[in-house]
Amino acid sequence: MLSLMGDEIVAVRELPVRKVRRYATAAFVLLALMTATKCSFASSPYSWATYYAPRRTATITIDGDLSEWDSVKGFTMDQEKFFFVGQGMSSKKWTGPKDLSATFKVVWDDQYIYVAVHVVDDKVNEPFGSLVSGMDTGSWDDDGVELMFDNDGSNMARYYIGDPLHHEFHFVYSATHPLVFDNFWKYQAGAPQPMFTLPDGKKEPLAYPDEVMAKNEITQSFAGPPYYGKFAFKRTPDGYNLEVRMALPGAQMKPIYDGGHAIGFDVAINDNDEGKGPLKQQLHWSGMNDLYWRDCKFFGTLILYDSVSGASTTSSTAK
Ligand SMILES: [Ca+2]
Ligand SMILES: [Ca+2]
Ligand SMILES: [Ca+2]
Repeated sequence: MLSLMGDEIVAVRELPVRKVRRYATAAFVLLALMTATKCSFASSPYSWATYYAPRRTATITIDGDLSEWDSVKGFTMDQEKFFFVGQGMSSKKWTGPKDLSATFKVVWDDQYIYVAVHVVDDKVNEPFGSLVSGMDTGSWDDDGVELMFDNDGSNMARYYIGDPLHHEFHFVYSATHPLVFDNFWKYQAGAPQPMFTLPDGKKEPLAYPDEVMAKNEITQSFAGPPYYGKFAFKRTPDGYNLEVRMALPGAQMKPIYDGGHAIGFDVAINDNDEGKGPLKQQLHWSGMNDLYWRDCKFFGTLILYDSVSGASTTSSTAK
């Protein structure tokens, strides 16, 4: 940045004073923008981990049929670089896009964020881990989709059960009784750092010290405050769809250029092909192979925008 400023100064030395001022102002604005970007956006260093969500132009019916999303540009994860590396997982067992890949899309209106995910998965299983009491297995072992939201773009770490602004949601696939979980950790002073034990006995951090895990299923309450949520899965010939609508308390549901702000956002796709045991593999959009389920700074970034042609649809009602 300093060299940029230096170059600007050298380059404008022979220019009239007015142009010098203009260059200096432009350089200052650029510097201010870069600084602001660093402070308020999530921290994935990967260029792909920013999604620009248009205001919706069609009525979205939450039924798992994604035909009304056809005109929305999706982001597809179908390469090795999207696989989470940790907890014994990587792309090592991956046999290709038919084994696991996914495309997600996001739109918004004044009330809600809407997310559509088409998951390609060759073996779609009913949940098992989510239904077991105890912490040895859970929704994190079942076929399904994780959605992370840092509603107010805080970049904060250590969010807990009951926090309406910062989230790790798990949407667990089932043909008959799909499930939703919302955040998995409670603060407990003095609790030892939770560790994940790998098959070879090695341990990896699972959370921070002073934290304990809990299964926080919210399938029934998801439709009520603060989310007013609705979700639906639909089995497809190559996998399944997930369609979700929910409110994001603390988020400005406005275009970025009109008082809006960056929202921390992440998507992970869980794949278990055995119907038992630990997860086989996981796609993870932001690419941050760290404690992304504990720390919003490891999320990607969601930017809301509105096209001029879409402005007339702002008052339409969500279904
Ligand atoms: Ca639909
Ligand atoms: Ca699979
Ligand atoms: Ca599977």
